[in-house]
Amino acid sequence: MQPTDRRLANAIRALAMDAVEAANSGHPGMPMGMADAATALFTRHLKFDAADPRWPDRDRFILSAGHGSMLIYALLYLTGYERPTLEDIKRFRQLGSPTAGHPENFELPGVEVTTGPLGQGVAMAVGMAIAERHLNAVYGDELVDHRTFVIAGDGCLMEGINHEAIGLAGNLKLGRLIVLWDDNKITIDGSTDLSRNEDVIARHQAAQWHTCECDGLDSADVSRAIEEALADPRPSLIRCKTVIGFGAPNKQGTAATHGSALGADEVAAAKQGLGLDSAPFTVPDDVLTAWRTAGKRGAVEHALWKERLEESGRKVEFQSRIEGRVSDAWLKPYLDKLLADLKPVATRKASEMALEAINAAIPATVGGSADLTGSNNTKTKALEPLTADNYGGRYIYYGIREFGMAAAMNGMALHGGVIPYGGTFLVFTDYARPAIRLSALQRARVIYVMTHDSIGLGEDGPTHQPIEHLQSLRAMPQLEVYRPADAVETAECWALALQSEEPSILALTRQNLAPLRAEAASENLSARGAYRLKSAENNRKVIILATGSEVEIALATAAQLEQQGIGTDVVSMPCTERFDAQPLEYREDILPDVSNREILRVSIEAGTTFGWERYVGLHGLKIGIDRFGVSAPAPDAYNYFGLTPDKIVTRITDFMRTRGIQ
Ligand SMILES: Cc1ncc(C[n+]2csc(CCOP(=O)(O)OP(=O)(O)O)c2C)c(N)n1
Ligand SMILES: [Mg+2]
Repeated sequence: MQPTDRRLANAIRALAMDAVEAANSGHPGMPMGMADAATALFTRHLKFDAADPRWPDRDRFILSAGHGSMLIYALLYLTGYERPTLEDIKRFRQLGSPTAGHPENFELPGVEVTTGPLGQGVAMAVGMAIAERHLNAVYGDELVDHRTFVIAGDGCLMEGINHEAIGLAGNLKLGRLIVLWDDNKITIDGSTDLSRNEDVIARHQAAQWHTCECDGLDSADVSRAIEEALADPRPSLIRCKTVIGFGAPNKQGTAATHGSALGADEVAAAKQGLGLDSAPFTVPDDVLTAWRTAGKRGAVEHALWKERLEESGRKVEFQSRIEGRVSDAWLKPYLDKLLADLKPVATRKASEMALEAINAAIPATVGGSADLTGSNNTKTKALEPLTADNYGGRYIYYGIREFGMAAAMNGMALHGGVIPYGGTFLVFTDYARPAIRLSALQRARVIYVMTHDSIGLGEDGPTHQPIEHLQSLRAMPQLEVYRPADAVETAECWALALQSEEPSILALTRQNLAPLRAEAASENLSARGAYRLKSAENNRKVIILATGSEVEIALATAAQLEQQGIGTDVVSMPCTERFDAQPLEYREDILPDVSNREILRVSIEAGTTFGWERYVGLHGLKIGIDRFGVSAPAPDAYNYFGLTPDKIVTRITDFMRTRGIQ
């Protein structure tokens, strides 16, 4: 006899209670409250095949309320994914176990995105839904025809990013996005009444979403609501009325179940009330069998899809697109053309020029900007807008939603088949930062086109002039920060970002920069992260390290020093992370390990000097800006902060004198 849905759901409840109990850490309340809704979704609606978590046309499931990680771990185990195993679940939250505190896409193939920072799951789901519609427009229903389901909590809907995400989804009419809201009226501090009185449903309706309600503890009613959502052409919010910690007789409905083990007595009482075996980590055979059958529901559809792929005549192309392989064959012809006609350009313009070649050569790119298209230079001529009427377009007008844009790009990148890039001003990486961090943690190939990268943006002044941004972004693991110095480096950095398995930030200027690299190089010099652009002509006494717009200043400074007989190397350092990854011999060649009395190292970057001692040493000279900027035309601002060759030469020679360097 087929076990009831409630019995299937209770298996989730039991595993959640047992795992949290064993770890004495974790969040049982959310999985227990949403177990029935998840059972409805996974046994009847979600298209997936547990045997192949990477089937490209699977529905995407995102647990935005990532603290309820035991919900997804239980679902993956019960439906028969290879991992997590029951042993993995017994080691919930322990070192080396894939059942991490919050779900991590890099640990388990069944986990589509990393969640835990509330609100970002929903926003990434918007990106997944965009990628699905876009690829559907490219490949048709035969190959791309899936949905994106989300489970979100009160917190996910309270976070500010929710507003950005649902606005984007509503405007793009992402009807295949369905969010199940765990409306349990509880957050950590207690009742949601403490902090919220808005009408969440009306807010979604105002953003042009379809909404409906159900009893989240009745799987049949949840299915009814999901059917209604599936039938509606708009994105859907399903309000699932639930009870947090459902089944725990003394604690359910209270914040006490949110984030700690229930305790042995409460677990025993809950199991008794739910009709469960009291032994930990046991799933009755009939229940496990029913779950495993649910895990194979999609197998036939999967097989039919594979047949369609074989017959499509596009198999190789489709697979390479999904796997995200890109060629940099565009680079050399582009550089040849560029070198034939060198002129001063801002690196934001140089980025646009490179993108003309990239977008023509790589159909997977999808560009966009947070309402700064004309400033970020992110839209190339042939790109059509991606809109509700034309999902085949490759340019997204994200609106003034930097965080929403960044999170959506994470979802697009992790969906696969799309390489998203998007722009705003570098200073507003702060608005996008939590999603940039998730790009890095998740190793999502997102390319951030961040223009107006210093005081060189001029008159907009200190609110718009980045100071601490470059260094703070460089401090983030698994993120490559590029600050190219001219059009050639800009193209090289674009090529590296496209080839990377990690997210990249391109920090680009507003102001024009002179061409510095006039000769074709035999390799991508930016790939080393830093390279000697000019060698000392006199006896080497100074090595100047500079990035981006300051490399030009460094060269002019070096020329003056050489006139005084002071041999000076200029090292262009477009990417510190890449330089750090070079072999020691290379790093020592660029920055020889000699006393600072023999060779002075100088850094020049129009931003904080914090951290540059890493390369110039404690006795080096760091030239930068350790305060907020000024509202003034760019040349005046540079002059004001002493960032001119004349002033820097004086600083360097004074410094050498006081340090006794001859
Ligand atoms: C951005 C962010 N802020 C704070 C937290 C810490 N946190 C985790 S869960 C939670 C409460 C969430 O409430 P709700 O979504 O209603 O979850 P429930 O208690 O119902 O499981 C908070 C504040 C977080 N994970 N992410
Ligand atoms: Mg809640």
